[in-house]
Amino acid sequence: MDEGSKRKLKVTPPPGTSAGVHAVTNALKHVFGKMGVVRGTRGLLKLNQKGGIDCQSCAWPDPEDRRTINEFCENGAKALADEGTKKKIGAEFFAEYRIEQLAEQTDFWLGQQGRLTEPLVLREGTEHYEPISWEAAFELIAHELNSLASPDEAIFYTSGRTSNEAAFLYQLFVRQFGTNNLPDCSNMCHESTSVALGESIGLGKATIRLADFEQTDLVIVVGQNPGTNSPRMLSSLRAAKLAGAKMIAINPLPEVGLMNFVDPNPQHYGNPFAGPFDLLTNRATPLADLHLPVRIGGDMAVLKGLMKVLLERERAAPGTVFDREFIDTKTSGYDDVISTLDAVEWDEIIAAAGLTREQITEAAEMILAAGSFITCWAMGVTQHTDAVATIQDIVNLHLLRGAIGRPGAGLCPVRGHSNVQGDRTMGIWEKMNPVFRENLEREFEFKTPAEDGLNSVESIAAMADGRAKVFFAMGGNFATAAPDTDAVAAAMRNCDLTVQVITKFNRTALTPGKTSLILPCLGRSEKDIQAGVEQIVSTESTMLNVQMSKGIFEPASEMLRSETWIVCQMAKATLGDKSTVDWDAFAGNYDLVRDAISRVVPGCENYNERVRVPGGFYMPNPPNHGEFPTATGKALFKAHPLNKVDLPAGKLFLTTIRSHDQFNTTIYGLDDRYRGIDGDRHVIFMNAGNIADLGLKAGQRVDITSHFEDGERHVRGFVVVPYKIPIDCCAAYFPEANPLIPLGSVAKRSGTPTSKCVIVSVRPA
Ligand SMILES: Nc1nc2c(c(=O)[nH]1)N[C@H]1C(S)=C(S)[C@@H](COP(=O)(O)OP(=O)(O)OC[C@H]3O[C@@H](n4cnc5c(=O)[nH]c(N)nc54)[C@H](O)[C@@H]3O)O[C@H]1N2
Ligand SMILES: Nc1nc2c(c(=O)[nH]1)N[C@H]1C(S)=C(S)[C@@H](COP(=O)(O)OP(=O)(O)OC[C@H]3O[C@@H](n4cnc5c(=O)[nH]c(N)nc54)[C@H](O)[C@@H]3O)O[C@H]1N2
Ligand SMILES: [Mo]
Repeated sequence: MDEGSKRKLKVTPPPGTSAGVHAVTNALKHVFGKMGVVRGTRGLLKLNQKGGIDCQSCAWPDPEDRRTINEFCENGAKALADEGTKKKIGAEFFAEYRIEQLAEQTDFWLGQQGRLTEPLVLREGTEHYEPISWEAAFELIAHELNSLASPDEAIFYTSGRTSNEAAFLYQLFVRQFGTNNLPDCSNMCHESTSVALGESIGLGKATIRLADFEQTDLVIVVGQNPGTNSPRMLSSLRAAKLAGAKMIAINPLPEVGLMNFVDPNPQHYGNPFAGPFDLLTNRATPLADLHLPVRIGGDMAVLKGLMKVLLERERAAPGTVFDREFIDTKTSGYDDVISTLDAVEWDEIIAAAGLTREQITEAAEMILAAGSFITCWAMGVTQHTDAVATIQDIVNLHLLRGAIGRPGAGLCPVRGHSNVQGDRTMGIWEKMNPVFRENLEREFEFKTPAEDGLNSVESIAAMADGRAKVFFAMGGNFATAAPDTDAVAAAMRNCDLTVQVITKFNRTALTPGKTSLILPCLGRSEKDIQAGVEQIVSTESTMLNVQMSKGIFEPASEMLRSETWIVCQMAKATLGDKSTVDWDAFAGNYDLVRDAISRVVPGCENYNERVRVPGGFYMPNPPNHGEFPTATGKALFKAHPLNKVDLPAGKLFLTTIRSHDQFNTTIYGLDDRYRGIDGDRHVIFMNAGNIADLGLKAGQRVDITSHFEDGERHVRGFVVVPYKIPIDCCAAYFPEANPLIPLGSVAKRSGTPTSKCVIVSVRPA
């Protein structure tokens, strides 16, 4: 039953272009294969349409006006197919397999089994999940929660697919229960962005809108692989290029999606009647004009180098490079940043960046030639020890040029999960925004817990040492997504109760507490009917656009319930008369939830009305028009010294990356087409020089050991693949490499695991 024994790795040179006809055929293969042609086509035609289904894959926004009938990408189609699959698993499946047998399977196999169809429980001392009624499940949860010595002994995790409505009620329940223990996937994702931007510009989100791409002179993409992880962004990059913009890619890997792009949506070429296969005639658009193959963790050095060149030019011709008026009227802290630039030497920059001074100067010349520029970034920047400081250097670079809050200029952190940003806006956070707190207390007449709660990494430590006894997850696959896989599994096994609200079976259900519950929920593409009325939900994109989403398919099983309903039932069972909330009313009519949101969440006034306008509305974004809601009303230059991560002799920097055939821990297939890898995910991409130095050979199996102050961690039997990656750098896939990531290695001030920079050694298996 394990496809692992049949694993056959096939390595081919990466292709020259991304998307194109393969993207279309692959999308259709997944959708038609899993959903059937009729249902599949219906689903695709509703994806990202106004009033349709908000795509479950990434958080990239939809065009405001020119939406075509193919407003989806290959990986969005795979996400739809994964949720809409006709395959199902229920009582018989779990009666057949013991949990140890299931634990031996790969994540790919687990995901292939299909949708969960009924609530399940794994009771203490038993080996099989078995059916349980919804009522009994809620009683069990209520009993465990109410038996705790303190509400802080429970942890309530959230992944990023949960709708605004469910997220709002979930955090309300958790805070009425009495804790702020609301870790979420953001803690492992863009938390560094939220901290950095919150401090520097007063808002932890993007400052631009989609249309800015057509008005910019330059796009810089740092530590992001849009061709795989936000493929519709390639259409924006293409539009920018066709309008004359230049592009710089800063990435240790020459990701194909950053280099050339064939738009798989022929309607973007102005022919509204074109079908997908007209694509054969479409030509590739070259994207990056300059690729800087930065050393892993060298981004801060690159940014300092870029600013140093600008400073030299400004000093040579004062007033011609920096936007003096902007700096004087809109910012503070300029002098401190200039001092840090003077303090850092070129030798240090070159060593840390792994680039030449000429390469950095060439990029700086492109910034000098650009009247406006946009910087985009993702996990290659956020998951490092100095991620917050690095992002603040991105802001510093923009502030020097006044390149924020005007057309074609600004910051574009690209968020991952389709509603991770909305969940945070709705209050999913282990901390509380003071205005949100005051509004929530007033609306629901209760006192919120005063203390901050635990983030994702702190939650693992609390479960490990017994401070936390119940782990509840609204979506996600915590045990596999978190760092230090073995440590997190042990921590979860230490709990009295673990609960997951999920659509698909996953490994977290295989690292159960003494008792474990699986509560199967509706996916976003499915109809959500409450009290006889079809409900809508809403989400927020990475560019602050809030839209409605409405499912169209019959649910995979009549036993499935919506996340919103599940939260309300759990709250009723747990809080009983103690709650000031009418949970039944909320569960029966999501308009009432939105009415409450409109009174609690600043910027969501008239929520019901505005979310129903085709295309939705935008959350307030003061930096978008040059206003900075910081304490002083100014954007802050933030000065940080350059900290180079030292590499001990004989060791390598390891980064962990996503393949083209996965969504986080959901593995769609084994084909990482854009990197020429097929059939096996246990590979390590290495520089040919390091392979030779270590006496290894291409195709050889190796063991990888990570080194951290608290000891060593290992994974075994990975295949060496020579790749164009800087010397002393290597890469492996997330989540297969997660056992290597030390729990204690987190970004300063954001607590994000340093999944993009692990010090490792490699030796023959
Ligand atoms: N299809 C699909 N879509 C997704 C996801 C998915 O798994 N599949 N995941 C979603 C989620 S939750 C997120 S957060 C996003 C993630 O989207 P990305 O951030 O694009 O995803 P990653 O694969 O983690 O890779 C980041 C890129 O950073 C580069 N990199 C690694 N280390 C460094 C470094 O030190 N410096 C620099 N400059 N670059 C580096 C890698 O080579 C890679 O190209 O995508 C979202 N969308
Ligand atoms: N080494 C390494 N580790 C990483 C990263 C990395 O780059 N490298 N990236 C980190 C990042 S950016 C993130 S965001 C996290 C992701 O962490 P998570 O969000 O916890 O993980 P996912 O794999 O996205 O969760 C997938 C599960 O969600 C459930 N699901 C799918 N749709 C729905 C739905 O509509 N509702 C509900 N309730 N459940 C649903 C399915 O059962 C599926 O098994 O991982 C982090 N971990
Ligand atoms: Mo993410």
